[in-house]
Amino acid sequence: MKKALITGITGQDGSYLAEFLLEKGYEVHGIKRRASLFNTQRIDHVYEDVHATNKQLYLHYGDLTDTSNLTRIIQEVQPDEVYNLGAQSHVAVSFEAPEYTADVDAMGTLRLLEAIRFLGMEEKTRFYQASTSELYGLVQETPQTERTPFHPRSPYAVAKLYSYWITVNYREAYGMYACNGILFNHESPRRGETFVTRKITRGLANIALGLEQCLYMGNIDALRDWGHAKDYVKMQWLMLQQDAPDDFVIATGKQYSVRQFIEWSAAELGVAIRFEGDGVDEIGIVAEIEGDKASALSVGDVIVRIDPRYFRPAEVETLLGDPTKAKEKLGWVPETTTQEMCAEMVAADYTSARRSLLLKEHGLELPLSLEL
Ligand code: NDP
Ligand code: GDR
Repeated sequence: MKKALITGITGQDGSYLAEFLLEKGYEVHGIKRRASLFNTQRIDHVYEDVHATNKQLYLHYGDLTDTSNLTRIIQEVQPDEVYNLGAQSHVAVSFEAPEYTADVDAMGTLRLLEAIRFLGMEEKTRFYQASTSELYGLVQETPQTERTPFHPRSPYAVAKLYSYWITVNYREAYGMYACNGILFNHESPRRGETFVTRKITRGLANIALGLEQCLYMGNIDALRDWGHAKDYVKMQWLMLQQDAPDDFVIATGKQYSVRQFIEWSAAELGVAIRFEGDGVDEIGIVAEIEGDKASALSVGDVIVRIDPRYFRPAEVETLLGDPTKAKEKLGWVPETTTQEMCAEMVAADYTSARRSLLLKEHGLELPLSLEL
């Protein structure tokens, strides 16, 4: 039985990857952070009682800032594959916490690679680094390939640039099987609530049922290449199953605006919206209600407003990936279109909004977190 160690197992990708590897028969180990509240919601459905025998999934307390902890876990687990998905992954937050972001997203990667080397496991353990399309930042060519030059535009992206190169360096210097997956944005119903797609699907579902009044957005003209996280974790695994290590762009090859994602989401909810004005004054107005879903709205309600607090000090305006190398060498094509993924996310958030509404109607209202 192969053993895998996943940092960031409690996150969006970590949860899908854990499911995927468990189905493949792996013994899966994950690093979770100590938190004052439960933080394993995304993996609870695959987790077994700690007292069970023949377990396949094990969780270890740890942190990417803690060298001795990481070294001890790797020594104990003796993983065949390490997937480094753990990160302070929010670009806007990285401007507010740049040093912490560098410690986790850059130094964390070095700590893992050094632990593998220090323990003499360079030949045994394969390493996957969660690199990102944010490396391209101020893009030098479109679409972006494995050869497009990088120009990171945030403390997050600069930290990830270090991780990209230290992964390449350990491959070249020590012959380690170490790969970078340069993944473009990927989303799902498990996406964190503060990333733009989930903020939209969750916000509009709540608005449609009267649980919120208005969605406040930043730059809705940003263009992204959005895929489905469930499709993308397969690629992370495939990259570690090749004869030789390499770096791959993973993307759909299609690009849409945040504005388009809002329009799709509203349409899924039976709300046709019209955008009015430009930039900061831009607003979305409910022009028409279809079906019975958007029960709490009236024609003419303003449901989207632009709030400059969500603008970033330096923005990545456009990203579009060229996944040709992954298609040719890994035999991969994305299975879910962006619009299908949007519909899945809206459906999940609508179900959860209905649950909240039901509780509210029975006097069991839970506070909605609006700090997005
Ligand atoms: P999430 O934000 O959903 O998950 C991040 C994970 O990292 C969580 O499990 C989090 O733990 C953990 N983590 C955060 N800080 C630390 C720390 N100091 N020590 C240990 N673990 C920590 O991200 P995604 O699942 O979306 O992304 C996975 C990886 O892929 C990240 O590295 C991200 O930067 C990268 N990436 C993501 C893309 C995307 O579109 N999703 C695209 C390209 C790259 P906790 O649950 O406790 O917060
Ligand atoms: P990104 O994702 O920065 O691309 O990083 P995010 O969903 O946060 O933003 C995408 C684009 O939408 C614009 N935007 C807003 N973003 C947020 N979060 N909230 C808003 O209100 C809002 N309004 C407009 C942003 O300005 C941006 O242009 C994600 C993360 O998962 C990274 O970890 C990963 O590396 C990259 O994707 C690829």
